[in-house]
Amino acid sequence: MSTIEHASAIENLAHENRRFPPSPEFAAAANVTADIYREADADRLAFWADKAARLDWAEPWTQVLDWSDPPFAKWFVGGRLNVAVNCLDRHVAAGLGDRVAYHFEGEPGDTRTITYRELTERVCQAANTLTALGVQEGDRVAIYMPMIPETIIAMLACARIGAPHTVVFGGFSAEALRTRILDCDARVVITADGGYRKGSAVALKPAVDEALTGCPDVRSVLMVRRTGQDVAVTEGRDLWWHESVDRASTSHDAQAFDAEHPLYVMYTSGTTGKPKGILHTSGGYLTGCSFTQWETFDLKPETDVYWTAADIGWVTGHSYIVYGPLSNATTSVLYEGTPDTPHQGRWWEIVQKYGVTTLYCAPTAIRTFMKWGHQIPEGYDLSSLKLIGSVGEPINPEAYMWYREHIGGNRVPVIDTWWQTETGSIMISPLPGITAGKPGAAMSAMPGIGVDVVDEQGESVGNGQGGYLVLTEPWPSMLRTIWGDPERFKETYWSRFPGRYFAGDGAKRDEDGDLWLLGRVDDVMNVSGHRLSTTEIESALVSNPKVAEAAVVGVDDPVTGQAVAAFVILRKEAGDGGDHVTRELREHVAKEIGKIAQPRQIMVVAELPKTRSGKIMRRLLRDVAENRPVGDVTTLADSGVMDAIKTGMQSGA
Ligand code: 6R9
Repeated sequence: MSTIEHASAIENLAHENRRFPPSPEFAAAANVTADIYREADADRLAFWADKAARLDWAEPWTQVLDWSDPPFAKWFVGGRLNVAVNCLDRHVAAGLGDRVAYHFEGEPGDTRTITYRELTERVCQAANTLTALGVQEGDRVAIYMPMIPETIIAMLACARIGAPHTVVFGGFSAEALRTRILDCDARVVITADGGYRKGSAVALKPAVDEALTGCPDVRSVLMVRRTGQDVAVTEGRDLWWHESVDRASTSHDAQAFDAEHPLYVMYTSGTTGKPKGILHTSGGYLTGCSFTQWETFDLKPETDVYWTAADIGWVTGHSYIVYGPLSNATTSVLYEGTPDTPHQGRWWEIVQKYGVTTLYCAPTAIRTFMKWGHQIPEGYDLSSLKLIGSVGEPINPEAYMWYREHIGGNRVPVIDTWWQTETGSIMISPLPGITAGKPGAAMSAMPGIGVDVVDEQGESVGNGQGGYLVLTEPWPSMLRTIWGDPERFKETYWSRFPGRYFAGDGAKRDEDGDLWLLGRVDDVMNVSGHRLSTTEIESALVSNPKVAEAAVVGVDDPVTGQAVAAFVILRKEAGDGGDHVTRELREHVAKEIGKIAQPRQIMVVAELPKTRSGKIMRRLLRDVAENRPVGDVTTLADSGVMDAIKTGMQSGA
C-alpha cells in the first residue's frame, strides 16, 4: 500500500477470535431482546419518546426533537419536569421509601445505609438551605467534595431548585478549582473539611480558601464535616452543613423546569487549551442515563446491588452513580476510598459484604488488580456478581479475559462501554442478554444511536478498516454546548465532518462489522507512513504474561518520522525487568502485530501518569521520551508520578 492510502485511515492490525455469548438463562431473563434494535431503527424519535415516558413529566412535550438550528439540539420541547423528583419523590410516592438508595462505605470503615425516604428528606433540607443562601433558578453552584453521601445530596438539591452544579474532582488543585468557578461564574461552593484517601485524612477546605482568593463573586461556602480536621472559617461566608442543612425543613415543594433547563456543567480537560465546560440539560440527559442504565446493565431494581466504582467528579459518577441509578430506584454502593486501603482486597470485600450484582469500573483498575495478582480476589466470595462492565479507556483483550475469569468467574457477561462526558450516557456497548462479546471490543451502537467510522474524507470505511469515530444523529443526552463558548462547541465537535459529531477517537470495524476503539486520534502514531493506534500496541504488550500495563507514544525519529516508545509496568511475577525482558517484549509485539509496530525503546516503570478517571496522559510520556520539560500536570491523579518516571530513566531503568 502507498503512503497516501495509509494516510486515509488508522491501520487495523490486531485479530481476535474469541466469542462469549450470554448464558441461555441470562438471555431468557434479560430486560431487552434483539427487537430493540429494530424498534429503534424503525422510528428513532418514537423510540426516544417512548424511553422519555419512563420519567414523570409535569407537562408533556410537544415535539421530540427540534434540530432546526444544528448543532444546537432541543429535546422534548415544551416538556417540564423536575430531575430530583424523578430520582426521589416519585419512588417514595410509589411505596419504595424504605428501599436502600446507597450503601455508603467510608474508607476508614464507617458505613451508612440511606433509604430513598431519607435521601429525599436530606435533599429537601439542602434545597431549603441553598434557597436561604439566595441561590435561585439558573445560578451555578460548585461542588468540591470527597466521595460521601452529601456530595450526592448537594447535586440533587441543586437539581431540585434548578441551579446547575459543577462538580470538581476533590483531587484537583486550588488553581483548577478557581478556573472552573470563574468559568461558570459560580456564586456558592459546597465542600468538606476533607476526605479519606489511602488511609489518611486529606484536606479540601484549604484549597477552596486558596481558590477563592481569586473569586470575589463567591458569597457562600457550605462545609460538610467529614474528617474533623481544623478548618479556617471566614465569617459571613462559610457555614457548616450540620448547623444549616441538618436544621432545615425536610419538606420542599419542587417546581418543574423546562426539559432544556441546564442540569450541570462538567469540565473536561482537553489536551490543549482551557478546560471545556460541557453543558447537560434535564429531560434528554435523564432519559439517556436512566434508560441506558436499565438496558446496558440489565438492571433489576428490586434485587440488584449496583456499584459504579468511579469518582462522582467524573461523568461516569454523574450518570451511573447518581442520575441513572436514582431515576431507576436502584440500590447502589458508594465507596469513598482507594482499592488498596487498608488492603488490596478492599473492593472484593465490599462485593462480598453487600452482595454486589453489578460492577462497573475502569480498565486501569482492572490492570492494577492484574498486577497485584488473582490470588487476592480469590480470597472472597464474588458469586453475587451477575454482570461486570468497563469504561474510560480501551480494555485490552487480556485485561478483559482476566476480568472475565477472575472477577466474573467465567460465568457473567462483560460489557465494554464507550462514551464521553459529551455524550452523557453510553453510546457503544454490547447488550448483555443479546451480544456475543469479543474481548476488547465495544461491539455496536446502542439502539437509537447512530455511529459510523469514516476516513479522512468522511467516507464510511469498510469492514476490516480503521478511521475516525463519528455519531451520525443527535441523541437525547448529548451535550448542548460548551458553557459560554458556542463557537468552540461548533468548531471542536461539528466542523471536522459537517453534520456529524466528531468524537476525537479512532475506531475500526472488524471483519464482522463490530466496533473496536483505538484511542484518541491525537495519540495516533505515524511510523514510516503507517498510522498506528496506541491501543493495539499496548494490548499486544499486555498480552504478554509479564506485563500488567503499557503505554505507548510516538516520538520523533529522523528516519521513520516517528518511532514507537513504550512504557511498561511489569506484573509482580516478572521481577524488575532487564534487557532480556525488553528484548522479549519487542519480539512479542513483532509477532503479535508486525515489525512495524515494534517499540524502538521499552522503559520499565513502576507507575504511569493518569488522570483521576484512569486515563493515561500520553502527552507527558512523550515529553519524557523526547527529553522535553514535562508539560501541565494539574489534572494528574498523583503528581509525583512524573518525577519517579524521570528519575527511573536517568538511572537507566
Ligand atoms: C465515560 C468517559 C471520554 C474518552 C473517550 C475515549 C475514552 C471511554 C471507552 C474509551 C475505549 C471505551 N473511552 N470509554 N475508549 N473504550 N469503552 O470516559 O468520559 O472522561 O469524557 O472520556 O474516554 O477516548 O473519548 P470522558
